[in-house]
Amino acid sequence: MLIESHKIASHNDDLLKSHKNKLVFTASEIADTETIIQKLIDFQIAIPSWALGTGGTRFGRFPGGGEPRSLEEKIEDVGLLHALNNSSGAISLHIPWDIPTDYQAIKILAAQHNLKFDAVNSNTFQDQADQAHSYKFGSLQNVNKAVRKQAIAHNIEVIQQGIALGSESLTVWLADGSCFPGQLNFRRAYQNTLESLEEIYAALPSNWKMYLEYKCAEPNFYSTTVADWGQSYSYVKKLGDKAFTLVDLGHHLPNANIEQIVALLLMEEKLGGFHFNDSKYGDDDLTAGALKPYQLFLIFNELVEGMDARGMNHAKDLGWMIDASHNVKDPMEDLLQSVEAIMVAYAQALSVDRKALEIAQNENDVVTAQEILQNAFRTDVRALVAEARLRSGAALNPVGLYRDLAVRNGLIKERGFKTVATGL
Ligand code: LRH
Ligand code: MN
Ligand code: MN
Repeated sequence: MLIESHKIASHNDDLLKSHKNKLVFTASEIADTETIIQKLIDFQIAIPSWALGTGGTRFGRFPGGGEPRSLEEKIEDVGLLHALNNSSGAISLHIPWDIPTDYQAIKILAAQHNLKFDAVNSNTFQDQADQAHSYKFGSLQNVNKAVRKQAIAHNIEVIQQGIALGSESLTVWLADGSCFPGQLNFRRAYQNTLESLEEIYAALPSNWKMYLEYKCAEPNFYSTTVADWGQSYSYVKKLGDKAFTLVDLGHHLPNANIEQIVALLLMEEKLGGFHFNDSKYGDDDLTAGALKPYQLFLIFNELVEGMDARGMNHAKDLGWMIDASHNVKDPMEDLLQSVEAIMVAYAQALSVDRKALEIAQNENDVVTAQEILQNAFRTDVRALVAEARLRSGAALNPVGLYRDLAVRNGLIKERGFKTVATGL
């Protein structure tokens, strides 16, 4: 299924007048909207291949039909999202949930949809049918060297597959940890993990980055071997210049100050990128900005401040990815909502009056500092995000057009109703 550009154009024509009115009003509220719009046009967020189907929960899964049955169909789905918003120009693969076979053909297909390959993810948290050793008691931390070797070999294989596709980063998330006190010698688990990571790191091409993602708990509920940003930092610091910490917004203990973590990792030159999502309880993998939009804005506020201070390129110097799972929504609609929420938070952060904020901070004027941030957060910037889409040939209202064109029904017709995508 393809979304022809004339359909986007006629959708935009219908909405143009009301959009332009909103844009004029927004421009009267915010300084230098042109610079913001250009930055929004440049900003791209990678879509996780594993979030294109309904994930469900461990209690059940309710597929909605038309899910992608292959890597090719996942690329086509991300192509549809990108046609609608022109902000989802990359796909992040998870191996072996995705099994690239004909690399050339996959690369051509992705290029036809204007898509790049973002970070490739390894998977040593599940056993695969053909594997010799089990990861039941961990992978890179395992007390058994043969298990560690197998997990290292898998990561190196994932790097090779990423190279063949043109990816430039590897994300390692480890479920390793323990369920009960006494199960694990923490120090030995750390040292085994470090040694294993060093072997994987040694296989990285010079232009690659390695992201080490942390998570406070689950599936192990007593200890996790890379449990928080400090632990990830301690590994990546030892590994070298190509290793960075990855922040998944759902992986913190309740009420953690994620924006402060982000600011410090950035300052230490060890922030690699993000898995955006939102959560109320734990690793809920809900739509970005669905519950804590102010937190998302505060994170972007630190990112813009910190990246500008270091002269970094907002669009290119960090890995921007979504990590989500869907139980009740059409995954495609959910991903469009997530991208929109991320863009809104970014635009709001770009609109913050940095000079005024710095003055207020230096004068310990707490009220003014808070006003500056809250004003930016409470100003409606959706017209700027929509204008960025309009200028790049995408839809003014992506979810609206997705529904008007009955994309899901089209996918069901093509692929059938009983389809199950690989992934979470
Ligand atoms: C772990 C995680 C990690 C995995 C993905 C499927 O909770 O966030 O990024 O690779 O989920
Ligand atoms: Mn994640
Ligand atoms: Mn997660």
